[in-house]
Amino acid sequence: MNKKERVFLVGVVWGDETTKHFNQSMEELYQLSDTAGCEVINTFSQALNRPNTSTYVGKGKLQEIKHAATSSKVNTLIFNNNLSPSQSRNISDVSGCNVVDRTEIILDIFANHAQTKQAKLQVELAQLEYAYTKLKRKWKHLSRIQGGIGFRGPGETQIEVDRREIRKKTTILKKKIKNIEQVSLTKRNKRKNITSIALVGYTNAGKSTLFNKLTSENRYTADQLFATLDSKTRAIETESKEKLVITDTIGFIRKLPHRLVSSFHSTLLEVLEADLLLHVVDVSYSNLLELMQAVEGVLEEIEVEHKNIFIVFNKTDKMSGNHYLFIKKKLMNKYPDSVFISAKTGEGIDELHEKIEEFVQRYKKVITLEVPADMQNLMSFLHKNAEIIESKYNERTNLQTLKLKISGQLLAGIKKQIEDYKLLKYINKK
Ligand SMILES: Nc1nc2c(ncn2[C@@H]2O[C@H](COP(=O)(O)OP(=O)(O)OP(=O)(O)O)[C@@H](O)[C@H]2O)c(=O)[nH]1
Ligand SMILES: [Mg+2]
Repeated sequence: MNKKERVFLVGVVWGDETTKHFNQSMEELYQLSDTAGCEVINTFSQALNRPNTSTYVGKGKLQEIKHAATSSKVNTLIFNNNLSPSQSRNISDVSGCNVVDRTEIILDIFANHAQTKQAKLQVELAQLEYAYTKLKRKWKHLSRIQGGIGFRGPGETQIEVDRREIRKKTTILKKKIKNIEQVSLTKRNKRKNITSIALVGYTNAGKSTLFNKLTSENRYTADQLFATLDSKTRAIETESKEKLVITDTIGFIRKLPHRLVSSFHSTLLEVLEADLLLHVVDVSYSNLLELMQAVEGVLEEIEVEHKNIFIVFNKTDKMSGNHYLFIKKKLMNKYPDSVFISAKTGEGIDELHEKIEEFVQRYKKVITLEVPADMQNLMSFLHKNAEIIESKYNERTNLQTLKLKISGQLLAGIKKQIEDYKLLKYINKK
């Protein structure tokens, strides 16, 4: 590995943000920088009424940073916020340093972690979209910056091209991504008759660890932000032999720009179409409600209006004593549909399995059956127990086509007949 890039972190606390909250977000920036392979030499914070419109921090603070950077041989500043093109340019002009904002550091990690073709294309798209908004700045800087943090990855070759070229390239990328989406759509269609679960949550919450636990897989997990960039789906079976598919996916983070979220749209399709979401939360994190809100915010952005979400409070092994009991009680009151687990030790996993099983049984699927009209017992059972959405009789075939909504439990009761007589035509997704 190359020598680590020496960096300073810079943040401004302003408005109604509390010091505690600010410190946590700076700590997160530290983790992001660490994950991106930087060595954080020092941190600079400033309290302002609002950030300076031209230099983000105050002029005096920027001078202080400049001198410190010179004496510590630091030439990259990482900001805890997204900067406007002119802010980046001004800060860089005054300090003589390479300026990286929050989104750029995230994109840098994405570029390093992308494994699949789809993830790589999506990162490239996100980088281009972001470069587009920052074009003026990049132009001014390119002569001075050679690679380095915030400028790695497939997007860098495109930075010099003009807006029109970027738009052209973006269109091509979107097309390529669409093609891959088409392939995964076919795969998803094949799985339509199976109840699907997706793991969502803040980055580092333990989604992949839980995925491994539930599927006996060996998916990459790490104490890193954004260890997972591409989604992965596996089939599992519940105790009652009900088949399910479960998907592990990319983590969410605060202050993620809308454009970035939309670049990962195809990864998130699995989330959009899942019947049940398990929202994995690191219960040991002191400000977990805020992280939960950030996740809910992203879910809203991608328009997942899911009613079926269970909260899975993970990492209970890190908690103990009265403090934990107090927190647990509070969370249980607030989120009655939640489970407390440790994906690491396996504590609470049985309870999670039970909850999933209960969901599968309770969950109403919309299916279309073709029932021979003379199977009268089954017909009256369906009329009595299921909600019939559509019913059509075909005289020629003597088949009654029924589109109906039925719970997993009732479906299990007539499963044998359905299979023996091949009655099932489709499982309709919402
Ligand atoms: N103590 C403890 N650590 C855990 C538990 N679950 C996960 N971890 C650790 O938390 C870190 C993150 O776990 P991952 O499973 O990679 O988290 P993730 O949510 O998939 O993270 P991203 O893919 O980066 O979004 C790893 O170091 C895990 O070993 C748990 O139950 N207890
Ligand atoms: Mg992961």
